[in-house]
Amino acid sequence: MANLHAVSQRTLRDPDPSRPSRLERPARAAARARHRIAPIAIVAVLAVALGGCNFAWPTFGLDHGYDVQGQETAKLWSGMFMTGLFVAAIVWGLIFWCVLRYRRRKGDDSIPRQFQEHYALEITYTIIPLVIVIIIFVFTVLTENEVDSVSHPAEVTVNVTGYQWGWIFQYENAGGVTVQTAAGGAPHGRPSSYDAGVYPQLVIPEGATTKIILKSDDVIHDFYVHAFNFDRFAQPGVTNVFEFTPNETGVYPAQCSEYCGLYHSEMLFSVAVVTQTQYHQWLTYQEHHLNQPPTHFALTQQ
Ligand SMILES: [Cu+2]
Repeated sequence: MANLHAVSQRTLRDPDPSRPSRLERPARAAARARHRIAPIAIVAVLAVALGGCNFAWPTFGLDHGYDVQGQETAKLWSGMFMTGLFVAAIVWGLIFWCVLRYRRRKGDDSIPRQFQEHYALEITYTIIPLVIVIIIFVFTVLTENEVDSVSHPAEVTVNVTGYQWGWIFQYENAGGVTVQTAAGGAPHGRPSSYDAGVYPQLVIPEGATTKIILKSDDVIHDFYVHAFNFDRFAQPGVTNVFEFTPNETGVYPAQCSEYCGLYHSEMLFSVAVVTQTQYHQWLTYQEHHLNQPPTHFALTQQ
């Protein structure tokens, strides 16, 4: 300690005339830091831009959602991700600023000023995260209520049953229209693709609410539609009810996303969101051709 003190005293008493004064040093250091930070910032911006990020509506890996409920989920995810990035930018910024600004300089072995117990600072960095968590919690509850709400008037109701290893979509008040995984069970050994003849397709109208009443015949399955940012368990002894209000036409791949046995990977299906006219035409056709394989719409999303 005595040695360090001596060095510190010497540094103060005998300044080297060739070195910048203590007053000049911070300004020079800041200028050097600016020169270093500029290329890093350019690389970061280019990485995001060339990475294909959607600046208009960044969803950070999630689908933007093809139904009202899925879009609410995407908004929540996006908001939380951006909040995380904002906090990370402040934390990383402060870390790098401290590392650069207060790094040990050549020939300067003095001990920096030491601080302890800054109450105002401690209260600030306790309250700010608390406020952020409360805001995220409120938005999560609001979004969850919206996504789980089954109070909209449902134009279409489909009873969905998951079983080892397939799906049955039975349309209510539709003259017995039922779409299901091809007879003979899972297409063992066949290539896994959304083959129209094998995997069932849930056809629902755009701009209308479809209510799904989900059950399982045996073990736990999971009804997952990536395009809707939504999944829900098909659980034995439990009936799960939820709704989709799609607002964009398209045919989207979907699957069971809970490992449920040997041929779980064959529990594929697709969701076709079609116009109201197409939907009614499709339903009428199915009603009159109950014994024929249902007509399929080709996938528009892989
Ligand atoms: Cu499964």
